[in-house]
Amino acid sequence: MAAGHPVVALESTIISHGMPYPSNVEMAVEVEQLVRAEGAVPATVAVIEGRCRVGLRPADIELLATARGVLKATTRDLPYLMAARLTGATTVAATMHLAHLAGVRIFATGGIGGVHRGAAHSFDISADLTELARTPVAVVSAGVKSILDIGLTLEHLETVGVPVVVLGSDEFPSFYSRTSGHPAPRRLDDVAEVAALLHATWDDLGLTTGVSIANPIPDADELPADEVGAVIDAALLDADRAGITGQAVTPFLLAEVVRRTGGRSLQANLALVRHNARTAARLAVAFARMGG
Ligand code: PSU
Ligand code: MN
Repeated sequence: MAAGHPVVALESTIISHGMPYPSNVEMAVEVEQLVRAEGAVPATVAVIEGRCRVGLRPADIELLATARGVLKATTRDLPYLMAARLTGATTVAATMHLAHLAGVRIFATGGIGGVHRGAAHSFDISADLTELARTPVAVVSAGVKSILDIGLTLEHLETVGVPVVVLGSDEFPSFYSRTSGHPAPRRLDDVAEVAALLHATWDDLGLTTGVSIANPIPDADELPADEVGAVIDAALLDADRAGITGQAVTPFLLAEVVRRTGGRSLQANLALVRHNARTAARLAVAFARMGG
């Protein structure tokens, strides 16, 4: 940061609660290398024994990937982890908050949280959306999985004033698939344009929100939307029957989708995370070139 190098933040709940071992640790290490290869510096974020870290050592990543008792931490959990000196993996929300404290503006992940299906009754709306509304960090994701209500998630982001752009597509992507049935709120075609949008958002207009950049999964890695849809419907029924609620919902559904696709969803997940890391690194370089 001091030398003016472009930095890309990476989250850690995807390591501890988003993917099975050993794919999780391989992914975390590879993604850092991909960011470096594009000329940026990776900073994976977590809380290690009560200390907030923006940038981890390999041993920390291994710990998050293997240890039992690593807590899934959203922003409101950070004070507890610090006070009790515990180790926690940060969600998109908590990663945004810590990245911002360290001055990092660009962040890559797989998928962001959102408004859950049935939220009218459950009130289950991810704190990722709250953080996007108040923290000026750009989040590169592959959109949101259809374990969520994609339409309501986009409505919510509009209400709280978060710019949403899709890179190179007229449709908002649904994580495993380039399509979702929902049009892109806005479309831009390259990272230089996105960097210009970030400068306009924060420097010219003084907005204090995050920015959601949806980067559709590459064609070759996409899973058929109808097949994924059936798997997700079955996983949602299982979650309901098992009485899963709160922070456990998203990790439960992610694991069920991997199990029910025989691991094919994991391959797609790995491919889109790599793609997002490369794109975020190029964006960080373009953003720094425009005066950071
Ligand atoms: N969606 C995914 N993969 C993930 C997550 C979401 O496709 O790993 C993780 C991210 O860390 C995200 C969190 O911030 O789940 C959201 O959890 P919740 O729905 O409890 O807010
Ligand atoms: Mn939730």
